[in-house]
Amino acid sequence: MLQPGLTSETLANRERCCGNIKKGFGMGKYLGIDASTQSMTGLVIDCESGRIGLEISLNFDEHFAAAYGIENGVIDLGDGQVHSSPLMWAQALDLLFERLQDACDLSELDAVSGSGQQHGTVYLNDTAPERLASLDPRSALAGQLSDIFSRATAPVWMDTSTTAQCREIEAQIGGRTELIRLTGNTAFERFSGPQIRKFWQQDPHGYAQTDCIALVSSYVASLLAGQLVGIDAGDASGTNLMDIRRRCWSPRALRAAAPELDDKLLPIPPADAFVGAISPYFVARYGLSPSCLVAPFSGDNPSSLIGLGLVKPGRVALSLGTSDTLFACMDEPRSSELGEGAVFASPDGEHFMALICFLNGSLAREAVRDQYGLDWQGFTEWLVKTPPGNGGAQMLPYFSAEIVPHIPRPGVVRHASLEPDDVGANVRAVIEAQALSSRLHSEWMEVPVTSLSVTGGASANTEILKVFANVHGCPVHRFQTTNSAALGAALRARHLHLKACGSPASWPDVVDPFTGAGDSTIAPDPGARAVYDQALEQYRKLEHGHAG
Ligand code: XUL
Repeated sequence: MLQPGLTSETLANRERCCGNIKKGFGMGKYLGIDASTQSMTGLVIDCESGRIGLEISLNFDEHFAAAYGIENGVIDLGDGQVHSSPLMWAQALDLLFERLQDACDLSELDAVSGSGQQHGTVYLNDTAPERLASLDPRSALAGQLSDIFSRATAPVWMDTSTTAQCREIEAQIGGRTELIRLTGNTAFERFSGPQIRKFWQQDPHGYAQTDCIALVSSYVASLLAGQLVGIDAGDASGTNLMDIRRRCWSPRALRAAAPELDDKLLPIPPADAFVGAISPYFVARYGLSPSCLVAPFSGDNPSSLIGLGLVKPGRVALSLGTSDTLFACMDEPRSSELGEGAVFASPDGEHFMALICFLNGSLAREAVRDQYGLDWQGFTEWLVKTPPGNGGAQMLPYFSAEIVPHIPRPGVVRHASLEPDDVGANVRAVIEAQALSSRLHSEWMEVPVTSLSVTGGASANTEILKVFANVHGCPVHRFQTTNSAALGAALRARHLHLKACGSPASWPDVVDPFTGAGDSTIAPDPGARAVYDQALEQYRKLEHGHAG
């Protein structure tokens, strides 16, 4: 039986690609692991059958809330400080492998890669290398690793406590524009550089005891490889420390953040090479083959870029979730001077990604639905009944304070022609506002959007997707898996394995079979293009008027 959304053409494509590896180059099975904020996921792709063979997710709260004092995967320390436990991630890795071993034959894996929530920093002391190299497979990781940390907890991306350090780093480098030029990004509170600076300032002894600083991704890769693994460029670009064009640490940025940082960070590994073979611990304990290779792990968003098939400039993805997040593949590391997005290196080693987060996603859609006493069916019927462009009736949907554009306080704004009691016009206005805002605030990327892949809860609604297709004037593809970061990691393992076997394939050849559009593509209506070009200009003015 075909997976939903998998056409026979897609399957044939997969078979063409996969057959080559199968003949003589291993089993064609690859594992992607995603260590995210609330869970750890393992996803196996089977290139012989052309399917995602297995997806297993472990929720941290379910298993570890009591032992590690976490809620929603994190420890809230107050004053904007949000941490998590690296020891818990090690314990979760063991549990994930137990589950994977029960569900499949792990000896068939050719390679493993992975991703982690971005920006989180793990502080290791000088016992870590030896401990990782001599893990005893008869006992679990957590018991053997409890004293390798120079800081028991790891600040994660939700930590907002480093505003002072952000301003200090920008000042040391010579201003915000210079930091953007060098690293691709303005200083963000969650980024690792400001976080490391704060640790150095507040706990100089702990900082001195730190031999190596890892990110969540490189830490989990180190556990698998049984040796310290450097931070992948995709994730290193979320630190404010990497030279974005050269994809190596910037000595100036390191100096601006904290002393002796160049000694505490391993070199950024090449994107296109394995970092080593799997640790004997996983061979003996879970039956992996000693020839299974470990690829660099990246950040969850850069890995999702691959897992959503965005390996050519112009391919853009939109996740319609609690907040709406736009991902784009770019050929140059362009930045928003207004700090409207983050720029990361793509794990494909060539391209860059932009990430823009609009806070008022499902939040705003649900607020309108509830305000007019609708259910989703009723909401959708109003979308069908109202015309593209809404007769000029527009809304700025700031039901909550907005990230992009920066709106510090909630407050919905209605254009004069939008009557508050007109249900249909308000339904269409909120969706058109989201689509127009995503077009307007991605202009800085200078990427002509040729296709939009959509994922997330609201992507189930075809009428909403029609609005996005018409506003952007491009086809919208509905995407199937929600574990795009883990899928991207598995695809990366496959890409590297093909290369290592002397049979390199292009990135599109590797990703397309698993990320193809299937049969759920929504084409734009050419008649709506002019309407939305005009609507965009009106929306731009409305927004400027509000900001001004
Ligand atoms: C991106 C970011 C989050 C984390 C958590 O900059 O902070 O998306 O990667 O997943």
